[in-house]
Amino acid sequence: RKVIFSGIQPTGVPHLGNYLGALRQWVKLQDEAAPDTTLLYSIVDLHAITVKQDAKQLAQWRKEMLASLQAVGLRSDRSILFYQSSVPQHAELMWILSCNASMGYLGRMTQWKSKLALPDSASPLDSSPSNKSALKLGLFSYPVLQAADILLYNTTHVPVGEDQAQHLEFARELAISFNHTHAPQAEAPLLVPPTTILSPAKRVMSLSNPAKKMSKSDADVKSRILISDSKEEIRRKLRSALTDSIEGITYDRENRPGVSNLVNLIYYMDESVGASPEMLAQDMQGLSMKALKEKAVETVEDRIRDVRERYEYYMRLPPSELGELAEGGGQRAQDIAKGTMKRVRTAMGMA
Ligand code: AQP
Repeated sequence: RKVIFSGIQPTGVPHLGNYLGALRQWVKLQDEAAPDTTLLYSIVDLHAITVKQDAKQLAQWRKEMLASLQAVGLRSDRSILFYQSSVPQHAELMWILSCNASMGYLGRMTQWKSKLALPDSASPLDSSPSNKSALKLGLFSYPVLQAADILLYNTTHVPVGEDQAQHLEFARELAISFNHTHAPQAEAPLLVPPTTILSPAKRVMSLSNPAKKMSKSDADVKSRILISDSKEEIRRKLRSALTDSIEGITYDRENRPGVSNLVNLIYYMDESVGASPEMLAQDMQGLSMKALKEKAVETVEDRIRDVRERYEYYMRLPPSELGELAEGGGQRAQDIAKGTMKRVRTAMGMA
């Protein structure tokens, strides 16, 4: 039986990177799932606090994310939608897994380095003062919590964007080594090693700096298009997107990252436009940069309009109605999580 789990941090309204890299795939999996497939999609607020958050802002973002998940087409009668912090077993399993997770492996992960703007070669034990005080334990062990999220539900498949592939490999290996240590004779694995499903639009890049991925926490709001943006906002952001002064349109991610990102956006927002981003670029080779951007505006607006309208609808609902929905999801998630924790505790001699 398939169990699909994925999460998103409540750190702002989702952008087109989140949408193409994750959310759209989540909806597709939901709509095509066999009746006995379980789907869980979590608003991972415990992950969000691995960097400093303002309490009022976080409360608002949690609500906006719940509205966003429904706006993109997730249905609470089919998928379990819930706040991670409403299921205490995430933190419990994380602690147990922490006792098996290697510092050396975690030290090689790139996410804590990119959040602190450190080079890829940085080590958690570097003695530079800024590094030592900025690196919090929670941020460093983020992948262990993510592994707990996944393993708690006997997840078989995890749909994510490419930036998360490294964490998924970590979760897989942690499950295998945990099983080896604590249940070597078991017929069925104690913790199920998950399979990663990478979305076809693996990495959507920032509009203002196409060397970086599009991100909710980028200080430059023009670097990302939100699923709630009006057509005017979409146009303003795309017009100011960084491209180059080479004539004509070609697809060359290395030498023309800005242009290729726009071609990708058009292609992945509406795959009916061509067979591949390369082919689409060929069809558009005679366009000016201005015309390419305008085509991107129209395509994005076309695909995002309904999502934006639904988002506005859910944000207008009384907070209690949205809240009830997440509570129901939290209960259903806990029922599954309790079963896993019972097995884990028994295997470890703590039942
Ligand atoms: N630029 C991206 N392209 C493709 N996929 C992306 N994802 C994020 N950015 C891109 C995918 O979105 C899902 C949820 O991500 P997240 O909120 O848990 O954290 P993140 O990956 O760190 O995303 P952000 O937008 O950059 O958030 P902040 O700024 O808060 O860290 C994941 O499946 C991710 O792959």
